[in-house]
Amino acid sequence: MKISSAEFIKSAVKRDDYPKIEFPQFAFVGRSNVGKSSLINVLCNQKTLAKTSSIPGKTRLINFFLINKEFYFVDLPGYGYAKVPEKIRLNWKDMITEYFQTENQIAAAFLILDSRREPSELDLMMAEWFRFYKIKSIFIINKIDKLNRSELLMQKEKIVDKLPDVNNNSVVLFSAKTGSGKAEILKLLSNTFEG
Ligand SMILES: Nc1nc2c(ncn2[C@@H]2O[C@H](COP(=O)(O)OP(=O)(O)OP(=O)(O)O)[C@@H](O)[C@H]2O)c(=O)[nH]1
Ligand SMILES: [Mg+2]
Repeated sequence: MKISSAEFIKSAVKRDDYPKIEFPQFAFVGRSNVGKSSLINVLCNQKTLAKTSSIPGKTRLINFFLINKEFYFVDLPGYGYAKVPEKIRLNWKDMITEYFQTENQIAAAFLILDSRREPSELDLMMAEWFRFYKIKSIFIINKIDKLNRSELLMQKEKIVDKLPDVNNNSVVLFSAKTGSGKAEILKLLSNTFEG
């Protein structure tokens, strides 16, 4: 799969705000600061398409990007950042729940995990949700540039061990900093998209 065009369409909070023109969607899910927006930028060969920040909680809306004029990348707000006020945390949950309950054209969900951490309860809840609703999921273990090879192998095993249904899904080691893993993700994307 080659991504030849990527454009920001709109930000949304509620289902009424979602784009009216329907295309299959790839959702990007994960804790704050894990690198969801960075992953979208790497896949699209752009630096600032999706806004990134070293301060967690940058993406607080649902952002829709139209790719190759044939599907959407959907950058969902990050969760699990303790310093976010309670009200915004609740807001996050409502937004994500409503998104997955509304959209019936989800081609796959990317669950982005930090290679240095074990999956959080919310990560596992999301993974479980995808399993239950039979949403194809692709687990991305990000920031692998921060680990050496032996640390990475150990962490991968620990992380994979916790994830449900991992045999039916794909796990990719990735770094938004070096681009390592990008080709594999694009391949999975085309496999999913083209059936
Ligand atoms: N070293 C390294 N840094 C990364 C990587 N991916 C993302 N980052 C950095 O991590 C920070 C957060 O990245 P974002 O892409 O904004 O994270 P996000 O998941 O979209 O965060 P929210 O929008 O807050 O939910 C930024 O400073 C990125 O530059 C990676 O693979 N390696
Ligand atoms: Mg973001």
